[in-house]
Amino acid sequence: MKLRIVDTAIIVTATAFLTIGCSSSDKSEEKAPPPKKMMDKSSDVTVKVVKKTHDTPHWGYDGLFGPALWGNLDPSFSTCKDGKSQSPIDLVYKKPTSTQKIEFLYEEGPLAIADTGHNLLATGTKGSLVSVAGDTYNLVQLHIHSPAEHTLSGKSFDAAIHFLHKNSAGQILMSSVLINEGTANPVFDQIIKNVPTTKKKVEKSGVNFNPKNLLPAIHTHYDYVGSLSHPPCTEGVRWIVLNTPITVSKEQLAKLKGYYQNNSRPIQPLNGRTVTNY
Ligand code: B30
Ligand code: ZN
Repeated sequence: MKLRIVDTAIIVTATAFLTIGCSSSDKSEEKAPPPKKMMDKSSDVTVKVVKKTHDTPHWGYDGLFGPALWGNLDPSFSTCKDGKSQSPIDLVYKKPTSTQKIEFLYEEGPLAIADTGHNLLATGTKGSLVSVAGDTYNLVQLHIHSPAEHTLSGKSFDAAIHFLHKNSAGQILMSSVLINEGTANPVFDQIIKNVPTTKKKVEKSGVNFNPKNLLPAIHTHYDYVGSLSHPPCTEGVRWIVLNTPITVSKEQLAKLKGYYQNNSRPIQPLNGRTVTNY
């Protein structure tokens, strides 16, 4: 009995004598679909193949793995090309005709950071929430893109912070704070100075921070329904983009770009969606 497992994303457990020839360079066998469960009666061998949960398909921001091709990289990414309400979009200002109360109730807490492989991410501090017109969402994480993804009437910004919130029903509210070059931001410094060297692992930095200090003073905003701005590009995400940018220094921006030169998805079609200014 001969068995060769070639996909490095597969965990194999064997309950009997079995030689596993594991060769990731053996491309000739990579096209064969991995067996789910296989019983070989003659040698009484059970092979259980489990896909590692963290092994999402490879994607990036340029070339063959870039935004234009995300939808073709994996069936689970199909919304990236077939979706009709994708993010980011260009936001065109219209004078507000009504107001919407938005309150960021962010708390100070331990700063835990990861370099996810496509952005720098800090976990939400305990008890932090946003309340929009009476609906409450918990802060889950925040991460940084450069350049910013949303544009304002065609104008792009140096970077943006995305704050991911979820309510008790699991609905996502993303808020975005645009960043311009200018005066340094101390909290931004805490983040970029504490990025762990191990990729993909959230690590405690030993310092406390308050995400509140990454918000502008004025909370007028755009409100529309879009998507996650990278694979799997899931739709039904409520986006609140604050009109007022914050600033970070030239040096801080350079440090950020040292990690990610460009992790920004291009503008997506509006497809008749309504964007409301508040
Ligand atoms: S964004 O704010 O629209 N840029 C995800 C979260 C926020 C955005 C995009 C995607 C997301 O949850 N993606 C899937 C899970 N991710 C973890 C993550 O937080 O960022 C795992 C991954 O890709 O492999 Cu990215
Ligand atoms: Zn984002």
